[in-house]
Amino acid sequence: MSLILGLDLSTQSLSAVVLDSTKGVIVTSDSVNFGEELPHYGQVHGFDDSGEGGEVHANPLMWLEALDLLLERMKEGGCSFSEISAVSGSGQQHGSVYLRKCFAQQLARLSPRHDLKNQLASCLARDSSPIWMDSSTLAECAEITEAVGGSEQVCAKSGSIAIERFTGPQIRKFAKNEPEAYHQTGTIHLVSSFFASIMAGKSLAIDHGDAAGMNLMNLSTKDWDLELVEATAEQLMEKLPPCASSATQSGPISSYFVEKYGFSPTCETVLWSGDNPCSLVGMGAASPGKLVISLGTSDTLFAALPELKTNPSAYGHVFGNPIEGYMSLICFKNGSLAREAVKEQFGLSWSDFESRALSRSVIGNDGLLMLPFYEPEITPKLDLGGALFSEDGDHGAQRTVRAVLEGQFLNMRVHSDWLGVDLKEIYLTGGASENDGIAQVLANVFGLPVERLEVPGSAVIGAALRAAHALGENLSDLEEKFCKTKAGGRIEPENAAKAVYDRMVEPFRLFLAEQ
Ligand code: XUL
Repeated sequence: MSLILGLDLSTQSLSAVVLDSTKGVIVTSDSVNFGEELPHYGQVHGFDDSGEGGEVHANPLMWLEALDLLLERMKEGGCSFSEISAVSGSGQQHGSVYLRKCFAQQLARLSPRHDLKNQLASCLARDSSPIWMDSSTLAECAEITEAVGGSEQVCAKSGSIAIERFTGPQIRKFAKNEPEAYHQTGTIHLVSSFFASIMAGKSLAIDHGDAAGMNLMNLSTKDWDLELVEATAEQLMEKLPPCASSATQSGPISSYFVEKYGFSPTCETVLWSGDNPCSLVGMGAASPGKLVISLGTSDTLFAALPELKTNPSAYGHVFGNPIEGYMSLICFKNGSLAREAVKEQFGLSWSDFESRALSRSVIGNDGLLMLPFYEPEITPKLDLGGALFSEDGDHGAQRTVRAVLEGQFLNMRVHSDWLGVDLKEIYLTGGASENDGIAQVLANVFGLPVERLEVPGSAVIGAALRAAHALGENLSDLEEKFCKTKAGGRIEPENAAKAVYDRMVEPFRLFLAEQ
């Protein structure tokens, strides 16, 4: 097999990676940062959050300009696009692009003498795209929920209760507020399916992984749910592309890329998926048994599910696993935010956080519990106006550092037990994952070994691995080559500590329930 291209359109940048799947090496990678390299859009972090009521939109023309810029730069840098045999991608989830009826026609006749942005601008029925950070659709979520008969129904069908950032509620808001523009919309694409369509030169399907983040797809049938679609907006069915398996080969790459950048006309395109489904693959966790925990601004937890299972409480989502079956995703808003608040409170460096505070405290903190919700939390939905301890008083740096970590990981444990997955190990990623002390607390709370991975950018690598897999390469071989665990990075759980945390789970659950 020759080279594989993976792309990732995320919130702040568009990244590319070229893999040699036979040799197991990353040949090249590059990235365009929207704020820094395309400042004329005025979207410093890749979005505009100046809208009212929690509206957060991005400019789809900025994304298109980034694609031309990235490929042009890689071509100038000597990238052998002609040797690439397959391409797929990953997109920030939930974001939507509204296209006029001319979209497919225009894609089919793209000229390499002009850029994507100028040729596709006239196809936009809405000049901005609501993205995953948008929380402006509370009313629409309530309307959809009522029409379908309650949150439990919405969740049982779509894998999540109606969620503000999900595409269905966003579509409803657009149809209500801008009916004229909605009627001029021929097709509504997700970020992922929009870009997949551009690569293939034709309007494509939405893959099962990302379609599950819309509150529109029925997880059991893996097709649009008539009731949800009707509850969302009039004439929506005719504007939705079909749903399809994430591994669908979608034909040779558009002649635009062949003529402009030197891709081979036989380079095969594969449907794109959402960034979290792609990360699941990029972390080597597409088969059940591994729990991926990413410690970032927000913490996220995801895992392949052996069978379809939904959770009607107000947290947790089920998406399609792009390899097979389903995956869960749970977001915890207070991630680094909370860890940093404690670090700042006591004026600690990250190394002090571990060596002078964490390692000098007692496992289980003598029963002291903390609900580490410095910001309003989404899992569970709680706004406590700050962190809350189970005992009054000043707890000092050592106990507070331990309390924030134990509180975060106990909270993850009690909110992920519904997954019902027989877990063998945790794959830890994100900024704080390098810290051995933090990893040890996590291993002990879950009673599972923790591994750290060498994968730089699991979404973009996952996109490339998906393309190789869709073309027939063996997934285990690909994981062995590209999802290597760090040598010496494994942390084993300590039995005595695990027993302490097993005893703390119920008091923690109770403390939460009292709020
Ligand atoms: C998941 C979500 C985010 C975005 C980030 O539901 O909203 O993780 O996918 O790109």
